[in-house]
Amino acid sequence: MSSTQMAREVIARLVSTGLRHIVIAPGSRSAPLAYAAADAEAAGLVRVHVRVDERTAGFYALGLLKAHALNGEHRAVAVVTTSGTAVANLHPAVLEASHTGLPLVVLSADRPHEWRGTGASQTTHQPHLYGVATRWSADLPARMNPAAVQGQVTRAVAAALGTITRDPGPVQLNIGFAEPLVPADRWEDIGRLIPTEVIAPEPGASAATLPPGARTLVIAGDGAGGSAAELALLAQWPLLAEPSSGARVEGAIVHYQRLVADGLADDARRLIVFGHPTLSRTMSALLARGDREVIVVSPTARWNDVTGHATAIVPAVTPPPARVADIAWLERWREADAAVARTYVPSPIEQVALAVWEAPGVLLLGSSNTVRAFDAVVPGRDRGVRVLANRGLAGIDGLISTAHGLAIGLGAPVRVVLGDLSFAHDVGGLGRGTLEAEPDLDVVVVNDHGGGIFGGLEHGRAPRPLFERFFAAGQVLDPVTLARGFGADGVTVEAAGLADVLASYQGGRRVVEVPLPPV
Ligand SMILES: Cc1ncc(C[n+]2csc(CCOP(=O)(O)OP(=O)(O)O)c2C)c(N)n1
Ligand SMILES: [Mg+2]
Repeated sequence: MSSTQMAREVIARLVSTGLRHIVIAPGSRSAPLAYAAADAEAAGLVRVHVRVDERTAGFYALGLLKAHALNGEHRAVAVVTTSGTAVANLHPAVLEASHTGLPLVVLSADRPHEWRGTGASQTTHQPHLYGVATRWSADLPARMNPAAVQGQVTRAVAAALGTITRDPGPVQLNIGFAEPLVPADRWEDIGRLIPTEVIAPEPGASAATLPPGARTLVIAGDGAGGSAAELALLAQWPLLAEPSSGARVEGAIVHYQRLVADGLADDARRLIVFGHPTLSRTMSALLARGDREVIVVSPTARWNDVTGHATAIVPAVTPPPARVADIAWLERWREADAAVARTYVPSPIEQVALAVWEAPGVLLLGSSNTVRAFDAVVPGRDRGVRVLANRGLAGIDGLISTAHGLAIGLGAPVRVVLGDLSFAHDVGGLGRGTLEAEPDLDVVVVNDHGGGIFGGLEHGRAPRPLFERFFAAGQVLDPVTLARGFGADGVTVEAAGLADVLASYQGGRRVVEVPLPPV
């Protein structure tokens, strides 16, 4: 996207959050913001103030913020600087805003990031310049796409206002601008300001009530919790729930990924997202389309909206009255799901997932293909206990240790299911000090001799020797012997016999290796 478009997206989104004043200190790198602000002022949307000295501009903006506060207006004020020492000149005002809790939005224009450290003129390291004085800061590279820019501005203003955190203060949006810095045209569609609402959670305040709207999908990512399922079941909307969402309950659509890939979600008018969905490119693509209402439910200030297409961020939702339910929409999904199920043949790793899912107890799902196998096949079922995963960053590290700590913390048995490389990564997690408590830790290792997931990605098409060495990276590894070395039990079983082995678990540490066809 051009610098002109980027600047227009920034100004448009600022205006849509209720911002009414922009203070500008003149400069060339910041020119795209100045031109866009001038057009917005000409359209009567904001008032622009020009101050030559950035230090003065910062305090001038503080004055405007104090005026807002006196008028009872909950609005941010933006201050624009060019690159270089100009940004540092705002520091005193940023510190003052930080200690008085005023929502000052610093828009620091920057040179394209690739110029940093090269000796390029007026180019330094601007991001996070104000250190702990800002409540939030982001570094936007030149040529970002519009929705992503909008998403970042929404976060900036929400953080500045303390909408969710209740901790208002200054924020910094550092924005790279590449040439040309002058617009080729006037900003004609300036009225096209798509508002993103950010609703703060008030103690005891009611959740956002959804306007009735047919054809809604409830998407529950990792950690979504029971409220996602509650909403979907009450409102009778299809529930697309990842296995570690806490919402993969009876009534959930099992083969949702396949159905979305087949286009069944094309008719959806509204998506309601809970938790942190990360498992499939299909769902990411659906959320990235930006052609329908997307409501993100998040009780914290770190909401998940990768592409910036969210139309509202709310702390909670209450379902519309049952009489507006669109049963036909739900039926369409249920029937399509049942039709897939009738002919579906689970792969070996999916057979493992089904056997484990049926066994009772707390479950920790490994990263990579393991969690995806569960997602693809396990039926909605109220397990009565948590199904967890480390989906924050989806690492293959530390999974046995996480399960070990979980088992000790809960004082209850925990089963962890993970791939062979993940097992090798954290095999030390099986260890126990001689004076430490013995955990009830059952470790199921899906052994396909390497990183199976890479075979299904574009790397699967790399020349075979290259793929095997750099991606599959199969190990010389005997999980059962390793288990015994740590004083744990160890057993190898084919997928078909797994259910019996799981049922025979007696407690303590155990490793169950399930050999699968090699990657
Ligand atoms: C700490 C960490 N290192 C590297 C990766 C990249 N990575 C993702 S999946 C994977 C392979 C995992 O292999 P395995 O545990 O056998 O699971 P499989 O893919 O066979 O299901 C790797 C190396 C990661 N996610 N986390
Ligand atoms: Mg593997």
